[in-house]
Amino acid sequence: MGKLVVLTLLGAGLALIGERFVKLRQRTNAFREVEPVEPHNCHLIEGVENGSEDIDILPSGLAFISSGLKYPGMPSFAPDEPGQIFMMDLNEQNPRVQALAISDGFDKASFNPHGISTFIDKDHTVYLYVVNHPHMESTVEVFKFEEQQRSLVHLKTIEHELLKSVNDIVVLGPEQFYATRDHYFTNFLSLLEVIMELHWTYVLFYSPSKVNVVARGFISANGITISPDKKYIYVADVADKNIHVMKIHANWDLTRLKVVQLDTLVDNLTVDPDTGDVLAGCHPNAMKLILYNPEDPPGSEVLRIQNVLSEKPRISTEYANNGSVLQASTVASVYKRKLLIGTIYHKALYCEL
Ligand SMILES: *[C@@H]1O[C@H](CO)[C@@H](O)[C@H](O)[C@H]1NC(C)=O
Ligand SMILES: *[C@@H]1O[C@H](CO)[C@@H](O)[C@H](O)[C@H]1NC(C)=O
Ligand SMILES: *[C@@H]1O[C@H](CO)[C@@H](O)[C@H](O)[C@H]1NC(C)=O
Ligand SMILES: [Ca+2]
Ligand SMILES: [Ca+2]
Repeated sequence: MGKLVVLTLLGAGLALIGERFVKLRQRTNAFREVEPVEPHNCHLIEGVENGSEDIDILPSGLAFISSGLKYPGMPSFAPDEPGQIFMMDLNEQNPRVQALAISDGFDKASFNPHGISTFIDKDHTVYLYVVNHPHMESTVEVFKFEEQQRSLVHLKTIEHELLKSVNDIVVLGPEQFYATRDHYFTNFLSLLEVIMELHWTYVLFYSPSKVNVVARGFISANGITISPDKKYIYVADVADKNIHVMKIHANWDLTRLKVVQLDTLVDNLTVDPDTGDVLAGCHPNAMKLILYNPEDPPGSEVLRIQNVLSEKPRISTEYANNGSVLQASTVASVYKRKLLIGTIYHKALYCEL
């Protein structure tokens, strides 16, 4: 009798593992191949080779690019080099990148930049907020941008017990931001969250006087951005392959209005300032992303979502590549029909639309 129970439990256990494994293959789009879509005028950006995880463009056309992310479970082509912030002026005929100098007094050796967000104060000062993972911790670094010197002056490091496993932020005001947490566990158990589809990650509101969770129920909350009218927040759940549209209340709480389901793993989100369309940097096949094989590399995909607030948002493919040109896209940002596409650990692409 005892043996029968053990065998039954073993069988049930194996069935569960098998079911979870099949689910994980589906969830990561392990079988998906990419059909190429490319605007006419695209070229790789010289000088960006080791990632361009996040991109934020100022209304003036100056683009900030976060580069050199080292992230648990992801390959890095430059594991021993600190991360950098690049700048590109999209008003130039042939824009080139330039690494921004960072002021002394900041630990540049452990700089590991992830999501970024810019904020322009009433006096026109530009601040760059950077999610940083020094020694795999999570902090938010506040820099002042000096346009003449092309440099970043470090002002402050923000840390908080709820600011763990931070992926991206969107700045709302001086020292006020929403941040996404992409994992609940900070150790090997984080793999379990995706396998078991635990919806345990969240969006956090941070201000010096108040810090609280404003939205829950994501398997892995990733990119976050705000609508041009500042009324809505868009949050990408990379593991659930969807985008959550949320309304912002006066007290900064969020209410979920809708979820736009996609067949790709959405990483970062930006908004086209001219149209209000949401641009999503996506991973078509996450298995290839994690089990990196240079012979069969992960591809890239950028989706444009028009009328995201309407009943039937229109979804089109702005760019898609099987990895022969661009691998592991995370973000796409547009300025006056110029498109920049960033990646976790690979290059960056510039296109004219
Ligand atoms: C990328 O990383 C490699 C290896 O560390 C390094 O040799 C190269 O200079 C880096 N390239 C850039 C553009 O940072
Ligand atoms: C883009 O996605 C990557 C990978 O998850 C993340 O590290 C980065 O912060 C994201 N960038 C933006 C612009 O949200
Ligand atoms: C990717 O596409 C290119 C051209 O479309 C093709 O030559 C190449 O074999 C493809 N690579 C893979 C890994 O499928
Ligand atoms: Ca961002
Ligand atoms: Ca992200």
